Amino acid sequence: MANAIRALAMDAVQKANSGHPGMPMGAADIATVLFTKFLKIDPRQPNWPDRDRFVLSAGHGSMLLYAVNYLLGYEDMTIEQIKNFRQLGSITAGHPEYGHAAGVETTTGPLGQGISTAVGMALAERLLAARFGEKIVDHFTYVLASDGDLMEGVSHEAIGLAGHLKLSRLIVLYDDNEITIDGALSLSESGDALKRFEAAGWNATRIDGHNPAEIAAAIEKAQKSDRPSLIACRTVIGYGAPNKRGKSSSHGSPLGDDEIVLARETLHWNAEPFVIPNETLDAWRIAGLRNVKARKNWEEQLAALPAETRIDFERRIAGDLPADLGKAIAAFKEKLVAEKPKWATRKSSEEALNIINSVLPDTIGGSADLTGSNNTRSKGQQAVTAEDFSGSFIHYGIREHGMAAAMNGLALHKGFIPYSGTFLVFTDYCRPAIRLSALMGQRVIYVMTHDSIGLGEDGPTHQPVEHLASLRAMPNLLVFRPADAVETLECWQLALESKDAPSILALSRQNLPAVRTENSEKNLCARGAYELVPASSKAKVSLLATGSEVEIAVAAQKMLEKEGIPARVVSMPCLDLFDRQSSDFQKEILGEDTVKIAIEAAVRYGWDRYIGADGDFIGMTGFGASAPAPELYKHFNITPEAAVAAAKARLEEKS
Ligand SMILES: Cc1ncc(C[n+]2csc(CCOP(=O)(O)OP(=O)(O)O)c2C)c(N)n1
Repeated sequence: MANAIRALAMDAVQKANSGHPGMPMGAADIATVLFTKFLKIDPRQPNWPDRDRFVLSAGHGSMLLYAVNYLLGYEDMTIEQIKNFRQLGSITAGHPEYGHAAGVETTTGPLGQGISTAVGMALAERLLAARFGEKIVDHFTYVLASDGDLMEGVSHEAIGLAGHLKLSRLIVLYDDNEITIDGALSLSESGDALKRFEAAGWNATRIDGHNPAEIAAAIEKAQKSDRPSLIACRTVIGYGAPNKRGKSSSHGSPLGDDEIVLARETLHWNAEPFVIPNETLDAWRIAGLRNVKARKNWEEQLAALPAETRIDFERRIAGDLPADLGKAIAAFKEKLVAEKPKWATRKSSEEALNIINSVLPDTIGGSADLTGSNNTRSKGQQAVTAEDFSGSFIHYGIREHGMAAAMNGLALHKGFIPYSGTFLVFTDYCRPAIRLSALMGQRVIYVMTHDSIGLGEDGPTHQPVEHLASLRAMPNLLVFRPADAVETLECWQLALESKDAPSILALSRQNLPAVRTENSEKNLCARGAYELVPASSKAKVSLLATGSEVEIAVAAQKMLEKEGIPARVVSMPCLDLFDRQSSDFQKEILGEDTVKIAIEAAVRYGWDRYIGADGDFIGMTGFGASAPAPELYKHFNITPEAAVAAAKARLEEKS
């Protein structure tokens, strides 16, 4: 049965003339034992909520997963798909991509991400079990990881978190083949992986990864453990290829026709390429049917739940929001408009969360050790511990990257809307995982506070300047930068409603005045930008601003009007959403025939498309500095006076 995986992998890679045969051939025995004896999945119901999750962290070995899914009988994974490995339009992408093929639980390829995402899945399992009981939620998360996965720094964060939370249903099978691309692992590694995991609170053991009995015994033991488990499976990369086995040459290129002929002889595999002998295919297909009964039993358990609980479970798995959320948000908006609080937007976010978390049980909050700064913990929110998963706040520790990856896992598992915080400048530390949130279209909400030089004294190491631009450049990521409490609430609502895209909420450390002083039932942030302050007559100047600089735009508008220059203010909380609007809408909002002055305490990159040829930009041109925020705004010339001067100079040039 394992040779069926090997044959499909070497033949598909050969046909595609690209790919990675070594890993699937080496790990075929591990996968065969896992998928035919342990993994609780039903290929005919690939989204069964209580299925075990399998994460191929070594995503370059994608053919292993495609081969297994074909062999098990996933309907979409036909032999034609296997033959079209790595071709445009096929579901068999170079690296496994979430949403392409059933049974692919997460996108992998960037090493370290899979194992770290799996930590979030295993966490989700415990959290959901604490809410709905183990009759409904009771599954394992298995990972197949490579040397590269364990060498990547993010794995350190992930295993630390998993060990701390005692995620005992997380089982990592480590393809311990001692080979990477450059050659022997010993070229660059002399650490002891097992000791590292043990030190993080895991069980760790080493077995022969080609011995089915040892593999099965190790998994059985791991299933009973009270901690997460690492099973280092000593394997030979490219197992079966007589000249390339054990060598990095089998890692990432086709074996070649001659070597494949020899591998067929070595493995006693006589079938033609892409043909699996009936006997072997039948054995796999029967294994694929193993859990039909368990799945049906589970459906009965679900049906037996009180109707309200069942409906809530189904809603959460579907990712829908409860009906009363919109009402709660609308009522709070009215209150904010009336009270006009002068809060930092991070505080506004906390207040929004107090409302949201009281009506939305799906949220799982957190912070990378900046809870009091990020304001991500709402009233009464209990911390999750290894002993008690009923809480909804995670102390991720100083593990931004691991946190972001875990949030992907929480979202992918389904049942939760993860949000968590750090400083905006440290989105750099999360970026590979943010990119995967965006690529996979996952509703992960990044609460990123201290969003500019406005954070003040901590200085340029902590002051983001290029981050907004670089995050806005990422496809399918919504970057929100609200200006006051009402906008913050509206942006939170949009982030929650954005089922297929992650969001960044860039929030201020410093207090900001209320700029939205009239109630609007409509979410004015929904189209990305809107006219906040109209001109007294036909506008000559449009002041475009985001977040904390909207206040500056409002002051500049008043000054211009006083001087007889009709000016308007446009608040632009989400450029990504604004860019999706019709060009007529964009022109109208930006103000045709006006001089456009954009104000943002960040770099100009990306703003010229709104400013046009005769406008100007007030913002940063380099790194910030350490000083109180008001002084920094003056020092870097991000002031109403500077905006007025720029507007007047540009108007003069025009006339
Ligand atoms: C973050 C990241 N860096 C680099 C790569 C490119 N890459 C793919 S596999 C690999 C290492 C291969 O070694 P190992 O993880 O042991 O896999 P094996 O050779 O056993 O297949 C590298 C560097 C990657 N996929 N992700």
